[in-house]
Order: sequence, then C-alpha cells, then structure tokens
Amino acid sequence: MKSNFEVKEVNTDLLILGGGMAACGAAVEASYWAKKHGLKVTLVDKAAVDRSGAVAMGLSAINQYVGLRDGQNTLEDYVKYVRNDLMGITREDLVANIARHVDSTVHLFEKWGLPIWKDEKGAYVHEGRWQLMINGESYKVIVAEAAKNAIGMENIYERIFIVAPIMDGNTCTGAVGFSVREETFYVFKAKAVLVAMGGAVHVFKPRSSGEGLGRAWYPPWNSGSSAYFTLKAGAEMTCQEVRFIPVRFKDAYGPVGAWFLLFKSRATNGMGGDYMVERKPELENWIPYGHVKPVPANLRNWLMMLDVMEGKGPIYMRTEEAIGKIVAEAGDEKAAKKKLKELESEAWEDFLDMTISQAILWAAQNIAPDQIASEIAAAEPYFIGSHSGASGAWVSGPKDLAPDDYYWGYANMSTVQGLFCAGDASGASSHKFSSGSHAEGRIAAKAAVDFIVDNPGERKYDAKVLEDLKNEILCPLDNYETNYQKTSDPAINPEYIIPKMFMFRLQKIMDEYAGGVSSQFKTSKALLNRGLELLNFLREDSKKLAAPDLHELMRCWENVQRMWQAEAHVRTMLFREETRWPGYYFRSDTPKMDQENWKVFANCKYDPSADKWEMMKRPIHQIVD
Ligand code: SFD
Ligand code: AMP
Repeated sequence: MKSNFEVKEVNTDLLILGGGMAACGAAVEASYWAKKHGLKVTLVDKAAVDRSGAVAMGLSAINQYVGLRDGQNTLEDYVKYVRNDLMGITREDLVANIARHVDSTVHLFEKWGLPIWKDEKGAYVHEGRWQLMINGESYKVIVAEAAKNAIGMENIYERIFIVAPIMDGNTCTGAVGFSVREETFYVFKAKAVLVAMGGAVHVFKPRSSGEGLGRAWYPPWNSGSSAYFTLKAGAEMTCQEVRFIPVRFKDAYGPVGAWFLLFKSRATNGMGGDYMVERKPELENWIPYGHVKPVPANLRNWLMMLDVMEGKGPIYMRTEEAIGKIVAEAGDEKAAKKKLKELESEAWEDFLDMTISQAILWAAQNIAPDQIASEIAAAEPYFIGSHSGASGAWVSGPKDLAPDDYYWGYANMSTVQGLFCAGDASGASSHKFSSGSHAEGRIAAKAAVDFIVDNPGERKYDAKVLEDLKNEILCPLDNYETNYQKTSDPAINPEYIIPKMFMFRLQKIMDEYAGGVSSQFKTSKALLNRGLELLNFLREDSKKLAAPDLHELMRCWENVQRMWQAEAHVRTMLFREETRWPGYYFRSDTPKMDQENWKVFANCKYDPSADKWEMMKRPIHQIVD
C-alpha cells in the first residue's frame, strides 16, 4: 500500500538521471568541475550502473571515432555524413560539437582498459570509416568503473526508477521516483538536472509477439523515461517523427555493420537479386540524398522493403559468399585455412560481444556462417537519438558553433532552465552511438556545472506538489490492493489494467495506425488521426493501471512513459506532411519528399498546465558547406 512508503529526500547540486553511456560520461566530467567549485554530484539509475542501459551486454564496435589525431577525417566530413544520412535534418552545431570531442573519449576508454583492435603497425582496426572494432563484452563495466571512481559510490543511487521532474515554473529543480527494492519514495532536489535515461523500446509491437516476446534490438528497459521526463517538464522536443528501424539478423537482432562494412558482404533476396543494385533507380526519387555515399540507412532499408513488399523474401546476408571471397584472397591453402579460422571466430565474437542471443540462434539453427547465408529483416521502430534515429529534446548548441537561434546560454540545456540532456535524450544529433553519447554527457555536464555556478540561489519547493506526485506515482499499488479479489485471475479485472495488457494495447495501436511492422511501416493522416483517438482512450485508462509489487509499479510507469513517447511520435508524423525517410515510415497520402516546405525541423511541446500540445517548424542552418 502506498501509505507504507517511507519518503527519502536527497539534496544535491547536479543530479544525473540514468547510468548509461551519457550518464557515465557526465559523471566523469562533472566530478572534475564540481570539485573545483565544491559542488555535489549525484547519479540515479533504475538498474546497476555496471550493466545498465543499451551497453549492458557489451558491444563489438565503437561506432563514432573521427580520427582527427591521425588526420584520417575532418569534422566537416563527419557533419556531412550525418546530414546526408538523416536526409538533411540535423543540428550540425551539435553533431560537430560531439565529433570534436569524441576521439578523446575513445582514448579514455582505451586508457581505462577497453581492448580496441590494433593492426601489426599498432593502428586501430576500423570496421568502416568511422567505426573501430573492440573486444567489448566488458565495455559497460569499464566505463562504469571510471564513473563510480569519479563521483564515489556514496553518490550513486541504484535501482531507483525516476518518473517525473520537479518544476518551479520553467526551471527544473529535481526529480521524483521510487526504489524497486524497498518501499521508499525518493525526492531528489537539485540545482541542475541532466537527463540521460536512454531511448524507447516496445512502443511498437515487436516482431516476436509470444514465442520470443521481449527480445528486441535496443534494450527493453529503455522505456521512454527521457522523453516523458522532458515532455512533462514542458521542454521543446525535436525529431519526434524520426524513429529508427535497424536492419538486423532476423529474430535475434544480431548487428549487420561488421558484415556490410568489415566483411564487405552483400544482401540478396529469395531469388538471388541484390536490391542495392536492382533497385538503384528508385534512389532518383530521393535526390539529393539518393545520390550520396554511403546510401542513407533509411534508403538502404527502403530498397530492401520494396523487395519484401513484392514478396521477394527472405532477404539473406550472404555470409558464406563474403567469407569465401576473403579466404580466396588469402593465398595458398594454409593461409586460406588460417584466414577461415580467424574469420569464423570474428563472426561469432561479433555476436557474443553484444547480441548473445544471435549466437544462440545460429547454434540452434545449425548455421555455419562460412557455409550458410543468414536471414536479415527490418526491425520494429525504436526511439533513439544516438544512432540513425534523431528523437530527443531540443537543446542549446555550443557558443562558438551554434547560430543565434540554436543557442541559449549553456550547451545541451533544453528550453527548460537547468534541464540538460545527452545521449538518446537529446535530439537532432544522430550518429553519436556509445562513444559520442559519452562525449555528449561530458559536454552537458560541464555546461550544467557552469549553470549551477551562475545560478547558485536556493530553489523553492512546494510540499503539496511533491505529495501529489507521490500519490499519483504510487496509485497503481492501491488500484491493485483494493480490487484484485474481484476476479479469480489477477490479470483480468473490470476495475484495473495490468501493465502488460496496457503495453499490448499501446503496441497494437502503434503497429496498426502509426506504421509498425504489420502495416509495412506505412501510415497516413487518416490512420494517424484514428491512432490519436485510441491513444486518448488509453491515456484515460492509464489512471487504472494496477501493480501488486514494486516491479510491476515500475512497469506501470514504463508503459505510461512509452505512451507519451508514442503520442509525441504520432503528432509529429501527422504534422510533417511529406515522406522524408521512406525506409523509416512512409506516409501514403504524402508519398514524396517536399524540400521546399519540409526541409525544417518538426518540433513539439507539451504544456503541462494547459494539457495542450503545440507543433512548430524550426529552420535548418547548415554550418558546413
Ligand atoms: O552497431 C533510468 N549501440 C552501439 N554503439 C556503438 O558505439 N557501437 C555499437 O556496436 C552499437 N550497436 C549497438 C548499440 C546498442 C545496442 C543495444 C546494441 C548494439 C545491441 C548504441 C549505444 O549503445 C547507444 O548509442 C548508447 O548506449 C546511448 O547512450 P545513453 O546514455 O543515451 O543510453 P543508455 O546507455 O541506454 O543508458 C540509459 C540509462 O538510463 C537508465 N534509465 N534510470 C533511472 N530512472 C529511469 N526511469 C530510467 N530509465 C532508464 C538505464 O538503466 C541506463 O543506465 S550497433 O548494433 O548499433
Ligand atoms: P549497425 O551494425 O547496422 O548498427 O552498423 C554499425 C555502423 O555501420 C553504423 O555506423 C551504421 O550506420 C554503419 N553501417 C551499417 N551498414 C552499413 C552499410 N551498408 N553502409 C554504410 N554504413 C553502414
């Protein structure tokens, strides 16, 4: 019962929410600047920092390394790459800011003990132009250790699920949440808050809806907490329509990057045709981005989806062909044998480092990658500002790079005073991945410390508002307690809805109306409007969510957060009257790209006091020619 809960108050200066890549970067940087100013830094994670977030299982590559030190690339190269991949919709000031700091983050990772592959001459082994190969099973543990050493375990709160912001007008003054281990409600009071609670998964129905339910590419525990928190604070959001659909090895979501880039594999359809070759003329419809190299991720998806829609599946990653080619080039029989062994172990390690279930699936299906091709498929949509998606909060750029209307005082501060965002939580700065998220966390933390130093006064708190938040957040416990005996099956009750059923309803709406897997990623104004009506009913029913214990209470709020991410997404797809990323979603009523009217950011903002949404366009400024 919620009346049993103890309330714990924690007072701090900088509050970091999340314990993933961005948050760990923030912790390391903040501790350095905070010491200089005698400030306190506190970090709160819903899980245990050692293995929390997207990098829990490890990773097999660092996907952002610019190589400025070695003159491999320039910042301009990176900005152009990201601009093109996102079909022109990107904040170049933010991308450049991360890109100029990311290499130093990677060098720190190496110093902390992360094994980065090296060639005979001691140079990093690249997977592709921007990507480095790593032995990354323990990536997160290594990055977490540095964060823990920096701010001290006594300042880290693990297994506390953060729900909502504490606000004083347009200033964020803290956060509230609860422990998933003991009946404690937490009130964190702070002078600045840095949101780094990752992206959102399971907003859409996943491909596996029973047999492998829960398996997803991005982690299911990233549930839209960042988006909910920033929306509820009244922050302007950007690119909420830009979901990411990764192509992955089918059903277990193994990564494809190493196959396409390192092993130079092709993907072919069920008839043996190569969609990247056969469908090339389709790229003309998406000029200028149809002509850029590499072909943008969403257009690569699109060419493949066209094959699938015509019934030309399955699509296969031609692992056997790629390995065969490399082995054939190795030289004599002995060298070829050695090469084959090497490639075999690299292929398995690629999965074992970060997507263990794909290795299990290979074993279960007797797949020897040098002999048999493997199916790949477009996954369900994800919200992730750090990969080839872009959704997140609209944040200030850095003073020296940002055009005037992209700058309001502190790098990575949202439009809410004192509320900073990084990693998946900040939008329009795609392709930061694990390393760039860490670098962006550092950037945001340094700026947040500046904000605290410039604004040292005590913050005001309203006890009634905090009490109301507590009652609202713990309400599902009472909904359950009062009603569970009314039926023989606690999952079905006329008075309440359990989080799993609520999630199924959300996913069905999104799948059918907002362009999920079973709608072939297609939607329209009429579908989106109907989807919004249904989301509205769902929102009414969210008051009836019920939880028998703390874990279910967390799941209640995870699903409320997903629902808010869903609504921001639907509204923004509705607002953008064109199709810009056909391989992410296709608006069948506006099937073409419209450079004249829509080469802009589509932003949105929720006004919590009026319960109203506002949609707005923001201009795109190119800072690189
Ligand atoms: O290639 C709350 N990513 C890859 N990046 C790379 O650099 N190389 C790769 O090889 C990558 N690949 C990849 C990747 C991710 C995954 C899942 C796979 C493969 C299988 C992407 C990166 O991992 C990603 O860009 C960064 O991790 C993003 O960092 P950040 O900090 O924005 O998110 P996070 O690390 O998931 O951390 C989120 C944290 O928030 C906590 N949290 N805490 C309190 N209260 C709440 N309500 C909370 N909700 C969440 C989480 O516990 C976590 O600590 S490849 O295949 O694409
Ligand atoms: P992924 O495994 O798909 O996440 O890819 C890892 C990295 O390689 C990301 O930076 C992708 O954008 C990039 N990538 C994957 N496939 C391709 C491809 N076919 N062409 C160019 N870049 C790719």
